Amino acid sequence: MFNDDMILWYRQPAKEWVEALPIGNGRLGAMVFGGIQRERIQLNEDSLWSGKLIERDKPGAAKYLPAARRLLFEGKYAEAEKLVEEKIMGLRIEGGIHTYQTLGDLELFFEPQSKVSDYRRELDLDSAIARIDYRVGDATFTREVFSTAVHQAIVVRLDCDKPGMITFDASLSRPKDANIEAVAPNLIVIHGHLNDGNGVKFSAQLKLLPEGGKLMIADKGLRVENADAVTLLLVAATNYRGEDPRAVCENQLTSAAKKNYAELRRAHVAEHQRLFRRVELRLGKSGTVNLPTDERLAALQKGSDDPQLIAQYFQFGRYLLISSSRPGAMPANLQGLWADGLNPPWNADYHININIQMNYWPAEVCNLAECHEPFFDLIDALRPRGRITAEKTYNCRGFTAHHTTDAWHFTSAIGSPVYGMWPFGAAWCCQHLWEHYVFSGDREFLAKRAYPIMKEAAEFFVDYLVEHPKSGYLVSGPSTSPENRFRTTDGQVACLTMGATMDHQIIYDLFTNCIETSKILGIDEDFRQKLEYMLSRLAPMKIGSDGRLLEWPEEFEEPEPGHRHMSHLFGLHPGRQITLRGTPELADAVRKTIDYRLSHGGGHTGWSRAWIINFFARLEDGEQAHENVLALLRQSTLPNLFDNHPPFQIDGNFGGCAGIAEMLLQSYCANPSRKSGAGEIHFLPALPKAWTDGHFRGLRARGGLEVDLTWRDGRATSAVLKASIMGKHRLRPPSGQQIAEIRSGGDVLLLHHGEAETILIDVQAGQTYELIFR
Ligand code: FUC
Repeated sequence: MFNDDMILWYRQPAKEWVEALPIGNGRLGAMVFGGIQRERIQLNEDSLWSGKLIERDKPGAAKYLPAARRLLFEGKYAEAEKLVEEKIMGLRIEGGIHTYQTLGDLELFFEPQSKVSDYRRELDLDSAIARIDYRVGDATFTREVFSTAVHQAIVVRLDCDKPGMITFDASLSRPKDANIEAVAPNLIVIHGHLNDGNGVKFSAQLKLLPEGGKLMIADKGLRVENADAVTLLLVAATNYRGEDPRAVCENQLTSAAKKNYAELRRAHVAEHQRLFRRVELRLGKSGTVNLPTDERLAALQKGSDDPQLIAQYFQFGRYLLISSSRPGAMPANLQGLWADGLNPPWNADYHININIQMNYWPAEVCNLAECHEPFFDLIDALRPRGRITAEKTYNCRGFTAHHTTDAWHFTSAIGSPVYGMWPFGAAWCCQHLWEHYVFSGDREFLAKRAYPIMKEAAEFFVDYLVEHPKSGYLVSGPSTSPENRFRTTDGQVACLTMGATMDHQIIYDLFTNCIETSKILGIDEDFRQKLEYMLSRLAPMKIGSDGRLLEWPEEFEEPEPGHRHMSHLFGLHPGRQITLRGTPELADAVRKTIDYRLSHGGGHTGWSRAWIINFFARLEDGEQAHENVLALLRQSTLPNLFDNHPPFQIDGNFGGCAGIAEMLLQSYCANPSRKSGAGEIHFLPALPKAWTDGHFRGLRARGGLEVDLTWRDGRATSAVLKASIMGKHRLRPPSGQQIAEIRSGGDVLLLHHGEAETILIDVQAGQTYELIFR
């Protein structure tokens, strides 16, 4: 059955925002509280941003770069940092000025009820509908709320199995900058201009469509008395996309109001399921499955295991991506789409030094490639400002961006060097363009959309890298290894170096992806040769005296050995420079690095924990990956399954979802430089003992494949590969197993592959391949 355990549910309304249930259509989101007497539906529109684009690059910064580099080469770290702080860092703006904000609240006030029973509040991930049911006497009330991508509206339906029972007041409110008016007995209109004019103009409209009963304007807004049922339609827009928000709202409302509730609901569910139902996951049965979600989570936190809740958490990640990042919408921000108040943490912006990338780790493997698109739009939109920053701050060509950006697409190095002096944000983002190609094999996307951006990001580093005066290697800098510090032997505590490990790993990734693109498309040979030459001169990674991978070019003492960022492990994940079989010494050093970080309190934020799951999955350590999945749920997960980074940050949800997929299926892209040209697909690379029996359907592997797989007693039994493009793949069975048979279209392609570790297979577009393991 598909919708096995797909429902988050509770026996009480949400008291706190982090207990409410999220719905969204990529653009319009809401948190549904489910109160009996007062329903609060907190609203968001993804472009509701205050602030604007302003000049933030420090004038004349580039001329101080050589001096900062010289100081770093001479080991004068603290002095270099001071110089960078004073002369290079651009303008940081206090939180709450350029920020994502709430659209406001839709509230429904019901008559006081004395005898309420059988209360239930739920979110069905499979239909993307939040629902509240309760009984008063012999009447059953139901409330459904969803945000439809088809009709671009939030729809609320109030119903009762007895006629004439629905009476309530409805209001719209916003803490600031809003004019609100009930303009007709069935219509509330709200409009405003954020931060007294420093931000977007916005509009929202609420229409009430009662069946039976009476409708009137009332003190709080509108009032409905004794209706049989009521449909509420809420639309909203801003001028961020260059449109008149009122006109957009009017059009949306008119078109949504032409449909009845059943039609709106049907279209919404079908559209959601088109994406959501592509993947199925079962990890085994749990004893706590009949408990409400908060009680199940509490049981898990007390030490029980709950593989079904883990599978649900995985699907919740997919649900959140569908709900917060649809084509044409803004990308998922630090809180996805959902943020309360006027001043969310870090402005709920787009941090590009791990957070937004982590948001999109599940996109391809979890079969939601189109949800990746808003991120590509953001990367593209960084180019105009990124060129200016490259030139003004570094005197370089190409484009660059630093640790964070926002709806206004600033790219400058801002604030303090420990987080801000890091021109690798855009380069890391570019990995996603490449991955989208690698998963799909879409050459047109690679040629027209991805490569021009990747190339421009690479051009920056062609100019930026400098020769180390002693070693002669090319090195990056001045830059921080996000957002960590070191202590030198002479007691300086600093953060900037020349040649931080992560910098070079990101450059390796970007250059390699550009080189491979040039080969695939047969273009840009000169540029490719230049990148190949520069890569051959890039300072290599180093292993320290205790066997750990060095984070900086020298072996410094670490004041915070359990730091949440593990930047220098980028090469293992999400990069592909370090692999268990390709670079065993480095993989071993990475392992020691993770163990050390964890033994010093690492992984204390949800996103950090989620990254560790992915690391252990790549290291093929299923037990440790599983321990960290449990830790993510036990230590960093809120009652509504949101990732806890007080109050909430969505990256941990997405990183956890991707990590679970990475434990079950891994793939490496075909490498045109390798003779066979084959990529590798590894089945169940990190299956923990706790997931004894299970099944997945619809995960994607690089090279245009969809994979289904079943396992029993910890051993794979069968798999199905569906190829969307032709290609060669190296298939790696789970450790200790072999592939006994491959069949396609009634033909046996292989019978028992002997002792070879992997087998090579040619696949044809549109063909299905059935594998039997032994
Ligand atoms: C980085 C992280 C923090 C937080 C913030 C949004 O600065 O170090 O933990 O996730 O981004």
